[in-house]
Amino acid sequence: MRAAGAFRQKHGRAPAGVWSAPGRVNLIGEHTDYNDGFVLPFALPFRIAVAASPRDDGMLTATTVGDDGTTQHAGPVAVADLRPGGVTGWAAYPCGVAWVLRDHGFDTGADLVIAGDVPTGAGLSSSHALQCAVALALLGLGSGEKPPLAELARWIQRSENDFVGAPTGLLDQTASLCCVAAHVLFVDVRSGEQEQIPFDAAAHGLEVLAIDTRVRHSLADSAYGDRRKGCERAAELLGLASLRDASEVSALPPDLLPLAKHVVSENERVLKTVAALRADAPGRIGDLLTESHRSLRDDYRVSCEELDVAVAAAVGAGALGARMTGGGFGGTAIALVPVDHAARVRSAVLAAFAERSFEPPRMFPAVPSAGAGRDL
Ligand code: GAF
Repeated sequence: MRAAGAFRQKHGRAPAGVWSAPGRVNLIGEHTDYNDGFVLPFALPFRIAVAASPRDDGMLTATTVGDDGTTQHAGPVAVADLRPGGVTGWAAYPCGVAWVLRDHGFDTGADLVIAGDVPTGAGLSSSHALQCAVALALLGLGSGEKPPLAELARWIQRSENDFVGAPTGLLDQTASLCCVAAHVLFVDVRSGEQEQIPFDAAAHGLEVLAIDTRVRHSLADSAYGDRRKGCERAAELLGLASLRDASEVSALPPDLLPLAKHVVSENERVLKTVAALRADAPGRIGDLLTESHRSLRDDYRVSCEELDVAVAAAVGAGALGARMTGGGFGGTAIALVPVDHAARVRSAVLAAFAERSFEPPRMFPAVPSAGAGRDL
């Protein structure tokens, strides 16, 4: 309860409540969300917690506590005055959530203290965990009927797109809010339909090993937005609402063709993965993961050397399959590893990084964990 302790220290009283939300990995279905396609994430045991109390003057303050105990403070700022572009840096994330909630009639001034253990910039959705925890805190402090979680995910997406200025899709907010422990969450982004699919790798002698390359990325960088614009242009040229509806894409110009190829093939891979998991056969998804990585590397071009090295080393040492997860350009890879080979896979990845003088990666088993909620 680091957030609650830090709140007491900062404000001299206990918080009214503590809410938290997890980071995620996406098992498969990358760069498909903003193409109206399919995704298959699960929540991580790492969480961002927000200790909060309401204020009656309509002002918002936010304090973040870093791993080393150092704090950064923002506000007080009047919730009524929040405007896109008016707040920059990390404070744009909590303020953007207050802004979007205000638009939906939840006009809560509050003191927020934020602490957590989701690694930042690792492609594990730390910023979305923060936004989701802040949203639940502000809704929890206020009165009025709360939106369903899937709807709340759309509101948070709007705050990120319009207030923070990062053109992201719906994957991460949905994962953080809607995932449940021991399951992967299959989402059809277009229809909004969700299915919780049991995923117990350990029962099959497997683990999902996460490999954080420590190469940091930002979703506000132009490369992510460029891919998104490319997909929209490709759909437009094909006369479709989105690439979700595409099948025959060969008429596209050479710069757009590989993007569309990735999206079409990735959606197919998600459906095949879902079929294997519904049949309780996670051991069958290895090749799909590795094909996904190849497609992201060669067609979508969002990988980087460290991710490619992690994937190749893991597969070379006995992983059934491996791929980058999240937006790419750095961040984390996942590998589906027989538990008996886990030590060998870890050593092989470490050795491959050392050989190239890359910073040693951080590795941990990714276990499907609980979604966002109230802790206190
Ligand atoms: C990032 C984005 F935030 C998601 O919306 C999604 O597009 C993902 O990259 C790629 O699948 O995490």
